[in-house]
Amino acid sequence: MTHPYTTTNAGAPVASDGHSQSVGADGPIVLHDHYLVEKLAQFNRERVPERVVHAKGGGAFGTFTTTEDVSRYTRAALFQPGATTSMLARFSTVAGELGSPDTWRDPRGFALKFYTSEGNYDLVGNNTPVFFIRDGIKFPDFIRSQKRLPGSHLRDNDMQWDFWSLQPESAHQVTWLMGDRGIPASWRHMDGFGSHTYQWINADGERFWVKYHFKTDQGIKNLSNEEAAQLAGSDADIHIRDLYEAIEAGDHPSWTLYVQVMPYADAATYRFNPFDLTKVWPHTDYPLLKVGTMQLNRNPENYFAQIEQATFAPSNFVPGISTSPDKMLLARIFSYADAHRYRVGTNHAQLPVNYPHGAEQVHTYSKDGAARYTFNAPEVPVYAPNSRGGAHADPQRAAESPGWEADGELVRASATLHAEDDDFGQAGTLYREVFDDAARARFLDTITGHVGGVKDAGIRDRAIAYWTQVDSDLGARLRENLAGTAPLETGQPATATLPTR
Ligand code: HDE
Repeated sequence: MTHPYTTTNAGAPVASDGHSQSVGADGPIVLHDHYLVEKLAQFNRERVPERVVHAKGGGAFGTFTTTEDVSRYTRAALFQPGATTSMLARFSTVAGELGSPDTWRDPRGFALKFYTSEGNYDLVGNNTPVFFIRDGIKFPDFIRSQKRLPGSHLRDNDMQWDFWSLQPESAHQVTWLMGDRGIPASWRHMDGFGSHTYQWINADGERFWVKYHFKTDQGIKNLSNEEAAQLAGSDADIHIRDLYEAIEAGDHPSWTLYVQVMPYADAATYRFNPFDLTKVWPHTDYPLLKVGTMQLNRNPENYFAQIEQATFAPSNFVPGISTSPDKMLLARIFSYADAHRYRVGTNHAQLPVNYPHGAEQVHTYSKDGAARYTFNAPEVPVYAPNSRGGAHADPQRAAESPGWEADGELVRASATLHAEDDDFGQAGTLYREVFDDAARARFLDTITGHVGGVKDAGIRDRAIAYWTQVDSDLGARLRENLAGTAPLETGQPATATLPTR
């Protein structure tokens, strides 16, 4: 293979990659050695800010094929029978930084970008069907409690349990987190969820509420605390490696997509608030309907360009799919595109990995901005409305994302409780009815270790009260396990009272 000659970024041939230009072999180097300057200056600018959450991850390209007919629920092109859509998936941990181990106990991001014929559809979920909080205004606080202390820069069990025990709505997700699914053996062996309730709209404008479930076709496999700790030391990138090498070997992982569909009118009287992100819809109420299959079959050629710079946004909807009143989803619809403009740049959507594939040429009046790459022809007007043949909005499209009825005074309040809404019920059901005996034993072992790491007596007592609310027997066992380990600090007085909503 003939090796090409090195050039500068501007394409000019380079005389040496190993010697700076100097006055004589032993003299000073010279400032006008612009290739030396280019190499050092470019090197200083190789990093973009890591994602403030979900920094550590990996992903691959693939295809989604709709194998069933769900057209009575949605008009979205990618979910029509037989449709095949190219896509990108990125998996990640939440709290760890870019260099942190893949095997930390954490939810896993399950971010999907579908390059559909009607524009990009991004479904940005996790490997758990619920989340820690119900209102996005708490998100910065929640994340900071999971990261590092401001002084020591160390992670801290007291901070985590102080927040969780003061936010009992977190109990369902924390039960998922401390259970076996908290440490997947690989991204190939975990399920993915849209988590939120979304809205599907069919060709007749009928609206339905839906929840997405991506069931791994590889089977669920998890790691024990011990295996995860050992791998965190021996191979911190094990999940990146596993996915990359499987696809290289032609072992293409797949997931089967199912949805739960709730008739639009059911939402008002359903026993749980169907838009509460800390709740699931029991499958006995709304069974899983199969939709199709997602397969990952192509590795990124360049991790930085295609994964680090990939920008997934819950605001990227396509006709036939829309948001719901879920306050967390509505907050995310602002936050992600804002994060991308900051982290990758104003024109992040122009990068090849983020640019629509199938959509007919994008017709937008956005222009200029740093690193502008695509642009309209000179005769295309830069304003709307115009009488010069420029793109114009289509009022007919409003029917494709109709929204929902809403009224009332502006308030700051928790959502209205439905008949069976509480903070601990579904967590208790998960612990008692989904976990088997062995899983419950591992769960008690994990929370004993984690709560046992809390130094402050008041926080520890509140954490025990939290688990007692989930299941009284669990709480009693936890208290017994911790009885011998006195907290190191007394901190505020031991107040086991949990806050009410
Ligand atoms: Fe995120 N989240 N999130 N999140 N999230 C981000 O976007 C945010 C939430 C999730 O692989 C950020 O580009 C808010 C729930 C994934 O690139 C940021 C709230 C769920 C990824 C952000 C949430 C997620 C992110 C950080 C509370 C599962 C990685 C950098 C309302 C349903 C996507 C970035 C990728 C990333 C905001 C809660 C999943 C800061 C405000 C709930 C998988 O914009």
